[in-house]
Amino acid sequence: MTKVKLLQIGDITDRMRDALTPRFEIDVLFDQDDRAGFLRDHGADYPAILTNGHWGVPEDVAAATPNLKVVSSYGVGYDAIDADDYAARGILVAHTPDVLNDEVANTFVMLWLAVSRELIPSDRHARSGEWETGGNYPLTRSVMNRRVGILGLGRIGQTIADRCAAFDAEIHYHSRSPKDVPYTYHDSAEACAAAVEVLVAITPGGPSTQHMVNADVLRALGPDGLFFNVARGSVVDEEALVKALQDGTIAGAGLDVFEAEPKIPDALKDMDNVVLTPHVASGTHETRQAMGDLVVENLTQWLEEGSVRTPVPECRDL
Ligand code: NAP
Ligand code: 8YV
Repeated sequence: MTKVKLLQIGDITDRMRDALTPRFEIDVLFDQDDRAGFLRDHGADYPAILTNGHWGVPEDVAAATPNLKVVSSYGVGYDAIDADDYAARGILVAHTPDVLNDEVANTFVMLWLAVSRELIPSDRHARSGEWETGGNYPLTRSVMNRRVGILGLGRIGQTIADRCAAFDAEIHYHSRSPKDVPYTYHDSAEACAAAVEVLVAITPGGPSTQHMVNADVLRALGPDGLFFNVARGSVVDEEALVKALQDGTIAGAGLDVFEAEPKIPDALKDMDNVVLTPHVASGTHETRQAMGDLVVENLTQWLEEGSVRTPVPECRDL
């Protein structure tokens, strides 16, 4: 059987490679010493691309792959892929929705508890011997009975709301349109921030949400407010966030994503009221396996039936 050529952008797991190699001939973009020459000479050979939410399909790759038919992305967010353009050209784009809802919501809860209960400084107090010499660690703030604002009440946002029920939270949210849910809707991020004590961003990235959380939103959240970002770095004006944390405009933050990943502003690394994770919200063996299996399923279904199981909304009618 002739194998179909597949261009791989970014890392994949051994399990994904093992599942794909019987039917696909996989070439790895980042293994090419001369990327421009490789794309020029071989770009037209690829009907299929496997990528992830971080790399998407870079412009040079998009321009060099005129015979592309399908893009399968390892992640739910696809802001790094021009899905409108691909849909208009009849090219299928697939992603991995739903299978990571629990993990990303759990990551928010982990960050929230860590910031609110001061887990990192408290751990340091215990390890350093300061407990013996300096006495008890100061009291911290409870996560119980808080007003929590969710920016983007989609699949993951709803799962976050479900988790918050365990902490007897009152849920507020902002998205472009109200949903049929028993929570309080706000027609702007600023109004949502003003109504809550804990604000979490879980919208898609891209132009429509660029710097949705800006200095005004942080000011509205207020000096006791905590901000969390498990969405995309682009959703937040990072400079404004650093300033708001430095001058006490807000009380603390938990951040999994950043504007210029993998770079994180040094100022954030120095703050005790901030907990940082390196874009690992979906990063467990179990969830990444489910995501990988779905990536493989999308490519295999495309090969066998010309369709994908989980297309992005722009490609649902193809
Ligand atoms: P989803 O189901 O499509 O939900 C997105 C929500 O955002 C919807 O409620 C949508 O409602 C709202 N929204 C979209 N554009 C908006 C805008 N311009 N202004 C306000 N609200 C907007 O997506 P999901 O599966 O929950 O995933 C959400 C995002 O999480 C992904 O796109 C990805 O960027 C991020 N994510 C991050 C990680 C990580 O590792 N940190 C992991 C997974 C996902 P309306 O359409 O009504 O506005
Ligand atoms: C992945 C993500 O880590 O699903 C997403 O949108 O951001 C994460 O689950 C990412 O796609 C891998 O680069």
